[in-house]
Amino acid sequence: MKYVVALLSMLLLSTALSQEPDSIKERRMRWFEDAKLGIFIHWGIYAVNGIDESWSFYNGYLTYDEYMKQLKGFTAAKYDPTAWARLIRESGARYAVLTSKHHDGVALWDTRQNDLSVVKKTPAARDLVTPFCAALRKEDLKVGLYFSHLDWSHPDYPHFTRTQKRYDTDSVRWQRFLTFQRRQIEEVATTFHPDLLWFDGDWDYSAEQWDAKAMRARIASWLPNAIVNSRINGYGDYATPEQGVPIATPKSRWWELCMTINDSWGYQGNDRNFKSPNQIIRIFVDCIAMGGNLLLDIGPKEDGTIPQEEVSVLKELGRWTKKHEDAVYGTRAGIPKEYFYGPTALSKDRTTLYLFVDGKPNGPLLIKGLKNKINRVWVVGNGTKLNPKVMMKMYWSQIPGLVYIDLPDHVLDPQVTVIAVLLDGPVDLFHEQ
Ligand code: H79
Repeated sequence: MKYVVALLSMLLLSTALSQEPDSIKERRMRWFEDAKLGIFIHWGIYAVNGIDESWSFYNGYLTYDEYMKQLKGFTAAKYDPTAWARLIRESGARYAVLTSKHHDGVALWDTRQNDLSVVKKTPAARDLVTPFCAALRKEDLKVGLYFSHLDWSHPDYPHFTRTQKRYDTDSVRWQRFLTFQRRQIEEVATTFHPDLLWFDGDWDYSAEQWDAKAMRARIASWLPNAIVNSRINGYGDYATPEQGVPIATPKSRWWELCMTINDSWGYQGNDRNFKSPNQIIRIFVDCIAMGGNLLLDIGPKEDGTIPQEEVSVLKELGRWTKKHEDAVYGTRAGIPKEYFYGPTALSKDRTTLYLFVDGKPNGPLLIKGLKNKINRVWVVGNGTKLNPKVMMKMYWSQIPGLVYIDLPDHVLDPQVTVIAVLLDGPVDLFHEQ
């Protein structure tokens, strides 16, 4: 009887979600769309040797046993989630996502489904996720948890390394793995109540094999307002381009670029290839201008400290986001490049156009094809008013004039300067017939 009820409610729920009206999803996605910046945190035993998270044994750089020896060195001795949360807040991010379990199968919380956790197998010997969630919430940040569907440590997961497979498709073993995976996701969802579930590692099997639709329905029943990223075989809420900055505005209504701060997701002391604050801010601006989010990744050391280079990047990012908050949070994608040769954004009501200016222009800014009247122009976070000049507006032509805006040197931001253009109504662009 219990099972029949469970089955029926599952059916109802799955229909409920697939029939979720657009307006309800809009509301569910609102904080995410307004947030623009998140911090991704890859923290796990791979920080001990400073090697690729999980992939290092999968790809055969070391054996599984050598990889697992890192368990002995993972201390979390200086883990200070309050300091993490403050730094994340300071960076201007509005949410953060922590790896609750990566492909290596090592859980950062006290999972009841097996013994492979930092609680039972490492000197850290405690649940690291609970204090993380609490610290984020105290800073009014949304809580995201990463979870890998696949688990290269579980004896019932068919793949073990790139070259080794445990079994083909033994349905009993696979079902056993699915039960394990379902229970772990249930633990994560019902213990921590994340605002965002960030899945990964769905690629080996199809939606049917993973039973992804039912899983999505279960998540909706545990956490009706939670957002789920794309990596659940097509049942997610938003797209997740990884590392590649989109060239053109993605088709997906909601999306988030996840990107490393150097070339590694986790801590790798040998990786000195840090992106500069300027590079990161310009990529961030690109995401804003295309209506998406940036999820910028950091990799804490095994003791829980965040490398100094990453701290400085987050602080400079924070200086910039704080100064320019009006042009960041709650904005929407800007106007096409034909009208302004650079990234732009619009306020939610579409009456303020934000122009992002890289470096030092050696002439006035130019906007073409703007039919609105301009009420006011100023430098965001600086306050200096600027005087736009309209030229070449012919009384006999429908084509709006050219808007020139001179930008004095002393108002320039060391990274990206932002100009607000207040229009007489929602932006109205000229289109040739
Ligand atoms: O957690 C970080 C990475 O460890 C994980 N996602 C980020 C957030 C990740 N790294 N690489 N991938 C995911 C890429 C997966 C690559 C794949 Fe393939 C290419 C999956 C399917 C095609 C390689 C080839 C692995 C399986 C087949």
